[in-house]
Amino acid sequence: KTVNVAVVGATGAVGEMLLKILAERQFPVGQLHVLASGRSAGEKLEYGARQLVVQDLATFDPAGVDIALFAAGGAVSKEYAPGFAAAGAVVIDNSSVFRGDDDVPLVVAEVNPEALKQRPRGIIANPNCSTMQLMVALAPIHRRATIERINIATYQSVSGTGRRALEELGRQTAGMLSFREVQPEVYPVQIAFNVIPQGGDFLDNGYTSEEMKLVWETRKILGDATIGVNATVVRVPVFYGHSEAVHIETRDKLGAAEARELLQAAPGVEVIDEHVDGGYPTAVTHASGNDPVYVGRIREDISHPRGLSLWVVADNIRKGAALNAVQLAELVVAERDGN
Ligand code: A2P
Ligand code: 11C
Repeated sequence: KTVNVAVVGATGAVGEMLLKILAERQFPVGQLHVLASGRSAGEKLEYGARQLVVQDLATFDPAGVDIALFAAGGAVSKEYAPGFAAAGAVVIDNSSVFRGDDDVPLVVAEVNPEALKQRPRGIIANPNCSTMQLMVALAPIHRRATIERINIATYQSVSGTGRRALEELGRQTAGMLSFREVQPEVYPVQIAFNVIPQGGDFLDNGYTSEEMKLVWETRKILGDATIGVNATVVRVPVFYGHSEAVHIETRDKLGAAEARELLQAAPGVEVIDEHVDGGYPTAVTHASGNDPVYVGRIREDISHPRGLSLWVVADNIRKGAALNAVQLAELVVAERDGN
């Protein structure tokens, strides 16, 4: 049995990857609607051998859509996702607008797949990319040793901001190499050859919205409101792949060797942890274009008796967004088919 799918924001960085991953994983796609704003209506997109014409979301009738994958930003999800759900579609939403709602499950396929069965509004939220990879790596450790506190600094690539940011990094890099003045447009300051300690917008407590997503989403996904999370989100001039320096404190002592073994057996994780030059994963050499969450630099924290440090890298557009969304769609289909 096939599934009628709508991809909302199909011309964007995540939307394009959604189409690629649906095809790669041979999702049982029946009808496939690719939707975006009126600006790109009429454009053509490829899906395997099919040629698809982008339709304007504003005038699209969602009747008959089984699964709607939303990747067009929060404002679009807020306005249109409830209408798709009311028309009978299961909405899998990439934006942050529904993630905090008690009646919307927030699901990482490898971590809390059972949560998506309870979706009274017909909406399932896909976590933020930096939380996503963190959860795949930390959930097995939390189950074994109970994480009490997480200290994290992220090194997030520009693709997380979307297509315009990818273009900005390219343009500024070319400009700098030709000794031209560059103007920031998408980011508040120059991103090429720089590191920016801001992701999202500033909040009253001095943290940014991207940092607080790591706090709230971690607690909801792990089902533990007591976990302390202290995050610094940093944007780096990398095109694809988010990296994270993660420091955790556990209630029960967990040694580095035991953590390594645990992670080697964890779904969705690949451990690369050799104590030699280059014996660790990076965004460019490992994560970009690949599915796993890569973990390396696993070591006991010399400043804390129950502390562990690790380095976590993943493709933010694949596992951090599109891949997890398609995995959730697969779970919805398995549920429908009684598997
Ligand atoms: P469009 O190409 O028509 O602007 P990214 O995150 O890479 O910037 O992509 C954002 C995606 O969301 C694009 O596909 C974009 O379509 C889509 N989008 C933005 N605003 C709207 C809107 N008002 N209605 C439908 N799609 C939208
Ligand atoms: C980034 N994580 O890298 C963001 C992008 O809440 O889904 C995705 C924002 C979100 O900037």
